[in-house]
Amino acid sequence: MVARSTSCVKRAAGGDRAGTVRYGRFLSNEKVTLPALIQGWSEQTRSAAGGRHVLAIQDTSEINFKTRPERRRGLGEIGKGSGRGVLLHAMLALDAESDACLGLVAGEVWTRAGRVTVSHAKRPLEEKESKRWVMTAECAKEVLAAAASVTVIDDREGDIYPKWAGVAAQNFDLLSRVMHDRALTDGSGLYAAGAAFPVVDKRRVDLIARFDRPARQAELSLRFGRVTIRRPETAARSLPQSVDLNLIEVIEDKAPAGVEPLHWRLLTTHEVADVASAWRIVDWYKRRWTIEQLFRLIKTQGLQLEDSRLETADRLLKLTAIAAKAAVITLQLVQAREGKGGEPASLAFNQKQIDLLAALGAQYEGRTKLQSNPHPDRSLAWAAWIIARLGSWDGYPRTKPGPITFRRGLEYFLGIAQAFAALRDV
Ligand SMILES: [Mn+2]
Repeated sequence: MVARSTSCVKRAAGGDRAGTVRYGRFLSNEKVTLPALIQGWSEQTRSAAGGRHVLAIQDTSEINFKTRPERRRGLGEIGKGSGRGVLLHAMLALDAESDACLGLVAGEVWTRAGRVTVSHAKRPLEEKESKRWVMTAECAKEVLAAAASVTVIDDREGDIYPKWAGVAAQNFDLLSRVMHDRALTDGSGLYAAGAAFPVVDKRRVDLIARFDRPARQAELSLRFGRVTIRRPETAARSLPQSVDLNLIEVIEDKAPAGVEPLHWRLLTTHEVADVASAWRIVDWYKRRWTIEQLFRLIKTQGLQLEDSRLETADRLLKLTAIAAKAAVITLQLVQAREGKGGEPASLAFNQKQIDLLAALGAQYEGRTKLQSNPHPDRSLAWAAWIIARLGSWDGYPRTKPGPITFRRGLEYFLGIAQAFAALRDV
């Protein structure tokens, strides 16, 4: 049965015309709704978060789709009107200690012709798109309720007063880079306050390579202190008049020629008791990078989403939601491939999928010892090994499967899993 379904789905997923049509039909099916797909993002994350300190990293990415003036495909503008496409706001959960990727938490997918959906329809929607930073963090309280503690991490876009004033709770902290030179209650400004704090430590820090800059070591000066920010004129009167926060500032004193020196002002609701805890918080902020990797996987490296030929906005929104989930699993499999984390397969797959993995994995056992799955049964590394084989990796340890191989194996596997689910429903 496995073999028969396998070859059947393989043909369908092989890129031929029939496969494309079938995938399109799946996306246009009324039972496959965008809110349901987004709800499915956190299926494994809830239990995976149990007992951990979770870094809940959120960010927005614009996904460009090709359009022509006579064929907009129902898509609104993105960027500064430079193109048309879909906006994806996603929150990703990482284990603060081990760095393990625990899955997606919540988010939104929309196009600017009017917002199409939100992950939790309970709350009244405001016109402002910036509301998503607050709403997604609020969703995290429920999805990550089993975590020991949560730190929500945002880049500068997430520096909004309603978030500082209303979202933090017991064991639920906020960490964000500063966007505005805010007014403080003592009449001074945030930037001036930071500049007045004494430098208390210097440290050489590894900065990882980014698309726009190579990896380098930077010597950073550290200063921190307490600030009380005043409610801005533009904020709602119902919000508290001020909020106490901690400001941590790291500055690269001497950057290499032609490189913009690093300068981060970080605001947090975490207590910053000493130098060690300040550096720890800087380190948590550095992990924000993981969500950029996720967006990159969705857009270029893995899924080639931006080239999709699917015709309508409705389908493209659904496709984006599916691609986000698939990219997170890819990220988890890349992390797990060496077997160091010791995470279970249930971090990325549900029980039926794990049973199916075991059945599919059996075909690769017992040929040669070198090509047998070396990882503990039903661990995430074990699953990664099988998915990589399905993605046509040869199983020899001298080559490590990469994101493209995992993506290929995963698309194939999820296709089979879908076919199985359909067969059960008949
Ligand atoms: Mn951003």
